[in-house]
Amino acid sequence: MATNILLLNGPNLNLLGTREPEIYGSQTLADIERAAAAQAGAAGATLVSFQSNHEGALIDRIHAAKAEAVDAIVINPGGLTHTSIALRDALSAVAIPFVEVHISNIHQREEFRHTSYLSSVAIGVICGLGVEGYRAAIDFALKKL
Ligand code: CA2
Repeated sequence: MATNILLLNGPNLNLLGTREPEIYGSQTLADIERAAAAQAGAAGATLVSFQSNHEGALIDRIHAAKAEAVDAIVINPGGLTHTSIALRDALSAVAIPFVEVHISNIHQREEFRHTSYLSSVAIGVICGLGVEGYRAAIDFALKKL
């Protein structure tokens, strides 16, 4: 149902495909963004991608999404997942439904990764499916949001 999707990636996800492939796989962020746009396009929807290493830039992008009539957000907040009340507040403020994605299974990792400030205001959370999680989240947004 979503015709206008925003794919957001947070800090360090621009490094995908360049290191730690045992945790994050070998696809680059550009690969993921290209596949996401194609997936949305095949369903007659549009998908715009944005990555930043800066919390404020992500928050500004979320605010802009409201004016752009974005129907759904798919976000991997990176390490901000575990620290950012401000990112949670931005997502709550715009009231755009969002799916939280983590490439790794954060619950199998260090204890500090087990808590997310976003999950309780997300429509749903996908973690541990590798980069396939983005595809699943976009599929859900296209069909249900
Ligand atoms: O599993 C995920 O997707 C995470 O959101 C990734 C974050 C991490 O802080 C979260 O706990 C879980 C880290 C992103 C760092 O991405 C890199 C990618 C390639 C190489 C190095 C870092």
